[in-house]
Amino acid sequence: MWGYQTIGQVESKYIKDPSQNIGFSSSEYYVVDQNGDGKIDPEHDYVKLGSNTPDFYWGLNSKMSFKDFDFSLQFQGSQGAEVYNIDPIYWQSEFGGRLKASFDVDNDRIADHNKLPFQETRNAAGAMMQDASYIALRNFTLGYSINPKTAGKIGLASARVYVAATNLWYKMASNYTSFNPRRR
Ligand SMILES: [Ca+2]
Ligand SMILES: [Ca+2]
Repeated sequence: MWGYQTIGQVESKYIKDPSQNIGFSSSEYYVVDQNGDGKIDPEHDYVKLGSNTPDFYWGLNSKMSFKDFDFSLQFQGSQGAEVYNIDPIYWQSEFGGRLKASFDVDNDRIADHNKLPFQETRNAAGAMMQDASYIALRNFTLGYSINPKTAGKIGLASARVYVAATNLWYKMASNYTSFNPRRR
């Protein structure tokens, strides 16, 4: 995945028009002018931001038993993928570009107060990249084997009762702000 590298959000004090309540809080992002020509264009300023292919997947099963009880846990995870997470765009609700005039009077996409190039949020891909690694507890089973003597009283050779649950727990990367990355 390729896009602009972002170096921070435009401070809200430069976004001066309170009548624009949609997009007001999300503002724009400064982006890195990679080749230093004072302009921002995809041809010269895009960098590789990440890959949506994980470095590896893994799984771990474990079974334990204690007296008449048995447990089994099944973990699964994925490491090293990035996602372009658009959810924050909706949460922060942005319709980029409309506030530009408040900090870019001459409209050259260079912020007037600090001379940094910027882009609207929706184009500032770097700010949307998140680590999609996760660990999931896919399955948990707790079983209890009724001892053969008791089972025999009710006419069975053996019996085991169990409860099982699936997809109980997820651990996401700390900068990840959305739902199950596996869906993406
Ligand atoms: Ca450039
Ligand atoms: Ca300007």
